[in-house]
Amino acid sequence: MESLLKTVSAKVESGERLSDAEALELFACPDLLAVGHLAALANARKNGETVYFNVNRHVNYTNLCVNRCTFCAFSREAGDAEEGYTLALNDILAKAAEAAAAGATELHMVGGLHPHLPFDFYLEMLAALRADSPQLHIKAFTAVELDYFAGLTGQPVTTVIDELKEAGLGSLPGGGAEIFAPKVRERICPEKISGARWLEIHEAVHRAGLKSNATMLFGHLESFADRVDHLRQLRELQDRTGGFQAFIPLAFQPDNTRVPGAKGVGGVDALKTLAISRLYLDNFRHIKAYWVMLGLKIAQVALCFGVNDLDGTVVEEKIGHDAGADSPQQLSKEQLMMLIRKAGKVPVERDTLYRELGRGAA
Ligand code: V47
Ligand code: SF4
Repeated sequence: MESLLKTVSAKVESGERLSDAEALELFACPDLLAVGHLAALANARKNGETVYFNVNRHVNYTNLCVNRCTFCAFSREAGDAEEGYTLALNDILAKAAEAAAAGATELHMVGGLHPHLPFDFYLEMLAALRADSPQLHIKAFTAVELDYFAGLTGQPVTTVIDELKEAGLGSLPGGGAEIFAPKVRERICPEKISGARWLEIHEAVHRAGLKSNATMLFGHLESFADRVDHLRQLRELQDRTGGFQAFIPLAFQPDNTRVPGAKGVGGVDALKTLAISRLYLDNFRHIKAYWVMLGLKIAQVALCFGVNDLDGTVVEEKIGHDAGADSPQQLSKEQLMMLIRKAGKVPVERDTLYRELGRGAA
């Protein structure tokens, strides 16, 4: 174990890439603090003491979904009159206007694969948002939704991307990646697009000139080798396009889900996974601790384990909370800055594309 840590330390020092075998060995390494220390060094070389956050709002336009992923407590079947919902365009615009008035710079919009809404609904939604709240960057639609829109319209996904971009789409969030390993995917999201298709769509998004994020859902049925395989495929795509901004490991929340035997993620596993992600993904600038799924305390400690982004104010979160996340629904800008400062770091508000909007006092 000592020789592994020495090798990784030398590689961090020289900027050399970690191998898959080394990443896998790190998952088995019991010395969490040593792994975290190395990740913190790797992060300091890229980002210094800066920790980014943004002022944003999530809007989930519908929870109706034709897929029934077993890890998802958010979605409802078509025809669920009691718990299914679809927001009207006016409600979406009102939420956006409220967010803009509160100083938000980003709308994060994703939803289920709605059984009936036409593709035009999404184009109209983007155009109306752009007209109403032009100051908001719209980060919307997972690769899973883009594939669904391509199916709905009979068009190639590249055309779908061009039309969404033309209507006002600013970038793509990282959801829907889950874990790429087909054997696990079969059990947690059998109807979802494959990992290969997810990667192909993000590559097309990057080629269209838009940035995106990448996620990994962990802590369910996957092995450590599956996690390393997932990271490897992301690193390879990033080598080709450079279009990913942040990597976001999503800690699985088990309540109200149908994943047999899954218990959720402990703090040690969460911190180690974030740290190894920082060490392995040398071509990603940002590693994000999504506080909604991690809880505030682990997300804050993660800032000493290689993480340099805390995500945003969020305001209205459904996906994690429907699955039992015990974090708050929203944080104020001041709370985010305080969390960062109390970890000994420098809070910096950013926009979606990581342009700095302000350093300094809250
Ligand atoms: O795609 C669903 C995941 C994702 C559960 O790009 C679950 O900036 C944990 O992708 N437990 C949506 N996770 C969230 C997401 C995201 C969040 C914040 C920022 C960004 C970004 C992206 O949530 C889904 C799925 O992978 N998810 N159910 C669950 N029970
Ligand atoms: Fe539908 Fe997405 Fe939930 Fe899967 S994770 S059931 S695709 S909303």
